[in-house]
Amino acid sequence: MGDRPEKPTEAHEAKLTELQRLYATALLMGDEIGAEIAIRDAMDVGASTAEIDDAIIAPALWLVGDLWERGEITVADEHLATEISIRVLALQREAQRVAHARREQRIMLAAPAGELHIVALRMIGDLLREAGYDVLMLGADVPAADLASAAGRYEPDVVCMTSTLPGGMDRIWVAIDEVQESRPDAGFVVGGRGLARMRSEPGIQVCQRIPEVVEAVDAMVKRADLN
Ligand code: B12
Repeated sequence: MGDRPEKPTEAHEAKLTELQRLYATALLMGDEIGAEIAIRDAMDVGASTAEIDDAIIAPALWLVGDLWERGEITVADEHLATEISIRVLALQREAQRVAHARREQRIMLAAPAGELHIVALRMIGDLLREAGYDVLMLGADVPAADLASAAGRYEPDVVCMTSTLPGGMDRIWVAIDEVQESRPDAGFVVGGRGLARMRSEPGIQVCQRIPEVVEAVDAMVKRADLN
């Protein structure tokens, strides 16, 4: 959110105009979900809060005001549109609060010694970065001692690892043990076909699929906050 290049491109402006139309239509139909979707789409294309407020929500409410003045919609329609916009504003602020909170958390990503399969790890890195986390990607084949020393130096809140090869579980355990020495507070989120027999336990979450990662890291960070 809000991390776009300085100058908005024509495509970005066109997208905002389209979303403004969708948002206004949703307001006039009393469609809160449709309004929320338009705003989420705007966040997804990197629109800043100011752009969403100024280029989407405000013009839609001006249109509602004009239609009401011309007697084309009722006072109730106008009130409903305003209420929906107020709820959407709250949603927008909450999404930003979560993204800001995540920016404070550092997530370190690595594959253990001998492991070269890192496409999933890259995908995970992208998802976490997109969610707002501060991501530190160490990549493939990181010896446990080096991972532990990086964890001591960069102080990640969570370490994410992937393991594909058979025997991967042992290498992941060695890495976890070493990191725990240098960074006892770190949580772990791990996945990959090499970990089929590994089970989650407090502080260590085993995942099956990439889309699980943001939720797993969120939960790990929350757990650390509670300790
Ligand atoms: C690309 C590839 C390579 C590339 C990797 C390049 C790179 N930069 O990553 C290279 C050429 C290096 C390679 C090498 C080898 N490979 Co290879 N490789 C593959 C291949 C074709 C694709 C892997 C991939 O990227 N998949 C896509 C990603 C997105 O999916 P994924 O890794 O399966 O992860 C999914 C889940 O496990 C989960 N996930 C994984 N990690 C994590 C972590 C977290 C935190 C979370 C939330 C989720 C998660 O998310 C994904 C799905 O949502 C697979 C084929 C296959 N069926 O997977 C073989 C495969 C994995 N390779 C295999 C083998 C045998 C090897 C070699 C031993 C071959 C050789 N004799 O040299 C070497 C070993 C290298 C090493 N030391 O690691 C076998 C492994 C079989 C096994 N279990 O024993 C496979 C399955 C091929 C096969 N059918 O035989 N390989």
